[in-house]
Amino acid sequence: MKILRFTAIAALMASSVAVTAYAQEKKGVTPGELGYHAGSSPLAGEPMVQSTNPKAPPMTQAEFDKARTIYFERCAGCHGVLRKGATGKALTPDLTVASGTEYLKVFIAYGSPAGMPNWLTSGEMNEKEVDMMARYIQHDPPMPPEFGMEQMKATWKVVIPPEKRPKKKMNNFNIDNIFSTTLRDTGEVALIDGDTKKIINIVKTGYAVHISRTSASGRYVFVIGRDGKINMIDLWMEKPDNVAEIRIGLEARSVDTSKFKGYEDKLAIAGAYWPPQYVIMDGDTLEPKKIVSTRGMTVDKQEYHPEPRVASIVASHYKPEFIVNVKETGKTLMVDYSDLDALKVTEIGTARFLHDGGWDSSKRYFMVAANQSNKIAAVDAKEGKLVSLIDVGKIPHPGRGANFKHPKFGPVWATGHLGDETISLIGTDPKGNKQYAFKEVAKLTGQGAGSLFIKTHPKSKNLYVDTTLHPDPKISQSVAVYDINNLDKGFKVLPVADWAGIKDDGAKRVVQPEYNKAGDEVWFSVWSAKNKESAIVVVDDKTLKLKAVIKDPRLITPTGKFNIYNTQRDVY
Ligand code: DHE
Repeated sequence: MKILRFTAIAALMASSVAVTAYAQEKKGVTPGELGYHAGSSPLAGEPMVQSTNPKAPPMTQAEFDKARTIYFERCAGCHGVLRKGATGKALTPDLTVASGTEYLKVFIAYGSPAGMPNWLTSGEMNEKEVDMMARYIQHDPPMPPEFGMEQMKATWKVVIPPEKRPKKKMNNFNIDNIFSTTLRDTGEVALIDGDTKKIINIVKTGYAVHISRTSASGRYVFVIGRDGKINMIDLWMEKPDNVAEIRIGLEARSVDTSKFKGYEDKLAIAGAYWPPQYVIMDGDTLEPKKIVSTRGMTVDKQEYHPEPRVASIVASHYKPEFIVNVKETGKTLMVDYSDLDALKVTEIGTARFLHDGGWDSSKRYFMVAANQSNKIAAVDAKEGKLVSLIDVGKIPHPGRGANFKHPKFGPVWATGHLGDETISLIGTDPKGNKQYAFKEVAKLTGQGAGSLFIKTHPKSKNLYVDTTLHPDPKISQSVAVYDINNLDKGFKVLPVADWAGIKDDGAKRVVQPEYNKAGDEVWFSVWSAKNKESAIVVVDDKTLKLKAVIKDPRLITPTGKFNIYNTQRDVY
C-alpha cells in the first residue's frame, strides 16, 4: 500500500493548474489502477548526476540521492524517468517550480478527495520526507545512463554454447505442458511439470522477472526481468536450465522470438523501458545484433517524447516481422527482420499508452490495449495497417486477451479492465461477420474493477476473468467464470484463494488464469507477500471444481504462468 500511495501523491505534485486538472481526471480512480502502475523501477540503484536548477529550492547531495531513490522506486512507473509524464502527469520543473514548495507539500501531506492519498497524515511519510520530495521535483530530473552495444556485450554470457547443447531432448518431461512460472520477488522462474504438478527446476533470472515467451520450436524459454536481463532456458537439457543471458537495458518488460516460416528460433527481440529502445538478438546465443531507439514524436500532438517505453512485442505469423508497441508515442512498429543491415520499419500510428495485447483467433490481427486512452487498437499484420481504434471501458488490460466464438457475433476477442467492472467483446471476423468486425459488440459485467487477465481456450466453453487489484479481498481472491454459450446468465464465482488453504493472512490475490496444453485445466496463482505462503491452484475446466493445489516453500510470489505449448502457438 505504501508504494501505491506515493504514486498518487506524486501525480498531484504538479502546478496548481495541473493539479486541478489531474484531480478532475482522477476522479473515481480505483486503488487497483494506482497500485498497478506503482511498481518499483530498478533505476533506483543506477548512478546519476545531480543537476541543480537555480530556481529550485536547495537540497543537499544526500537529500537529493534519497529523494531520487524514492522517486524511482515509487513514482517513475507513472511519471516517467525524465518526469515528462507517462501514464501520470508531467512533473518537470517548468510546472513544479511555479507551484512552489509549500503548495506541493500540501498535496503530498494531505492528498485530495479525488483519490490522492495522504502521505503525512497516514503516517507513511514524515514531515521531513514530504518537504524533501516537494523540493526534489522542482529540480531537473537526473538522467540515467544509456545502454548501448558495448554495455550489452559486457553483460552477455553464453553459458552453454549451441554446439555443446543436447542434440535431442534428454529428459522425459512432456515439455509442451511445462509452465514457466514467474516468481516475482525472488528473481526466478519455476519450471513446473504440468502433468505431475512437480517443480522441475528453479532458474535464477533477472530482478522482478516479468514474462516468459517460447521460441517457435518450443525448445527454448526466454524470460525477461524488470532490470532488462534476459535468460534463455533450454528445455531439452536433462534438467532444463539457463544457456545464455544478457542485459538489454536498465529496465524492461517484453521479449519474443521470430516465428515466421524459415526464421523459427533464428532471432530474439526485447524491448526496454530505459533506455527507450528495442534490441534484436541471435536466437541461439542472445548475441545482440541491432539496437533501435524509440525516441521520437507522439502520434497525436506530434511532440517530441524523450522516453517512449517499449511495451508488448509479438512475432508475426504473416511476415518476417516483429510487432513492437511503443507506449508514450502511441506507435505500433512492424519491424521487418529479414535484413538487419537494411532494417525496414513500418510505423503505424495507433494510440498513446500502448501496453499489453494478443492475437485474434486467426492470428492476423493484433489487438493491443492503449490503456490510459481507453482504447483497443486492431492492427492487421498481413496488410501492415491499423484496422480500427475501438473505444472500450476504463483502462483495458487484456494480458493477451481471450478468443472465442460468440453465439451471435461469431469470433470475438475479449478484454477486462483495470478501471471498471466491464468486459468488452470485440468482433474479429471481417469475412463471416462483417457487421460486427472490430467493433465492441457486447459488454459483460464482472465482479468489479481491478481485472488484469482474462482467458479461455479453443476446447473450453468457459471464460475466466480475474480481479486481482480489486480492493475487496473477497473479490481479489476469487475469479468470475462465464459460460460462453450463456453469457447473459452472468458469472459464477470460484473462491480460488480459499481453495488454496493458505493459513497466513495477507493479500492472497488471485492472478492470471492459464490453461494446460489439453485445455482441460486452468491454473491460477494465489499471490501472497514475499514472506507469506503462496500457491498455484488448478481448476478442472469441465466441472469448475478444485483439481490440485501446488505448494512449495520455493513458490514465492508466483504471478504469470506460461504454458509452453499455448505460448508457443499463441493459443488463448
Ligand atoms: Fe505486467 C505483461 C508492463 C505490472 C504481470 N506487463 C506485461 C506487458 C507489459 C507489462 C508491457 C506485455 C509484455 C508483452 O506481451 O510483450 N506490468 C507492466 C508495467 O509497466 C507494470 C504496470 C508496472 C511495473 O512495475 O512493471 C506491470 N505486471 C505488473 C504486475 O504488477 C503483475 C500483475 C505481476 C508481476 O509479475 O509483476 C504483472 N504483466 C504481468 C504478466 C504479463 C504481463 C503475467 C503477461 C501476461 C500474459 O498472459 O501474456
